Amino acid sequence: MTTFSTISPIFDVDTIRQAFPILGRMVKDKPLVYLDNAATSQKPLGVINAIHDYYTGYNANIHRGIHSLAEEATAAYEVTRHAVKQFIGAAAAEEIIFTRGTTEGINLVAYTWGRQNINAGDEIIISGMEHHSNIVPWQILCEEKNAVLKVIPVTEDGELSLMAYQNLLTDKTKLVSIVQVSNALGTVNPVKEMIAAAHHVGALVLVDGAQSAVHLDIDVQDLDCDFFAFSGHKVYGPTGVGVLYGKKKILENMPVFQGGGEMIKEVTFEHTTYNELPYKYEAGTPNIADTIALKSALDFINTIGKTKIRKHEAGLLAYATEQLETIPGLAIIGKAREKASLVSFVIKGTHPQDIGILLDNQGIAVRTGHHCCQPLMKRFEIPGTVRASFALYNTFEEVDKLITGLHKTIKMLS
Ligand code: 7TS
Repeated sequence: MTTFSTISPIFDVDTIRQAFPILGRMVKDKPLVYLDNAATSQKPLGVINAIHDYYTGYNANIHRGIHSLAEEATAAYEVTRHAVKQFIGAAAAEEIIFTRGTTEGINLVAYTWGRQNINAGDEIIISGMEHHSNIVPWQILCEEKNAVLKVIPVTEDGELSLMAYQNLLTDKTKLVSIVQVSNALGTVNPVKEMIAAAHHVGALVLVDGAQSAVHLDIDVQDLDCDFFAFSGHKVYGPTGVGVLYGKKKILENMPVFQGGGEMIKEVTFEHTTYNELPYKYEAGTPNIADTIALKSALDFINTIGKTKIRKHEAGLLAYATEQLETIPGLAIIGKAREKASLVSFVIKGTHPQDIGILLDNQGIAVRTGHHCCQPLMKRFEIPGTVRASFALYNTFEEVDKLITGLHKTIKMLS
């Protein structure tokens, strides 16, 4: 089988792989082939060391202490906020709120802005390819407020029907909440255009950037989105830390989310006044170590550069797609014109889970199932897919291993 790695090296993948110790391990006596990056990416040494350095060097609670350790920890935590601001092109650091991840970011907006602004008869638009994290919070809100949840249909190719979207937008639309890159199909949605259309009817827009932040250049000011949520663990950072961006004016006028330490200005038994942005939304001791380490993940991406990363990943996707299409009975789910680096497929006469188990026996990690997109699976009338998702450290040889592994698997299942 042809391998492209020696033909078009975009960057030195071997050197990059050395930064990820886990990639050297064996699974079932085979070298690990990790193709489940859309679920969570592996972590470079810089991230692992940052967590170690914090706990061994300056572990302290932040924003409260006047001792040296507390000052060092606070400074490092706030440095990450500035790094995130740069990473997504926000206008100000106060617009960056640390959360546990994308799910918490979306829920924060639903429980605060949503409860304040959504009333009976109002409409919220999502799309047919949303992750459950961008469906359920709005469903809960709509049930509570007697509001209406509308869904942009997905075409057979796995794109959003923009004509249908235009028709759904009315003066009743108060919010559009859409995914930028689908975790199940890989589709890159034209969110900038969709945001402009939503603003035209006076609606706000939340962009679910869980899958896009690691692959695409993000500029929230250029997109003009009102909210943008992503997770640290999908951008080579730690689990348990994420980001919610919101436009300052909107965040300032929103009610508070959780009550407790750090989010207050003054508390009496009669009345509490709240802290300024972004602390107003960061109640309690946050995930200090992992937030600090998130900066190392962003540095890692920036050092290589998203343009190079995207080129490499696009090469992997094109090669994988081409090779998968040669497998008899295999159908790719999601053939959008613009896709990020993942491919979902089904194979006639097999169940995705069986394929996943047999690939794992060969050291190959893929995701199988509905990918937390049950309505999307229903749309395609399938129980789930096998999903191979690529990161900057994946190689063309690993794609070859996937293809060989699939051939073996199909033989075993037939
Ligand atoms: N939105 C999208 C588009 C996602 O892909 C995910 C996680 C989430 C939201 C939720 O992110 P979290 O970090 O808060 O959990 N997606 C996946 C996946 O595809 N496989 O495992 C998790």
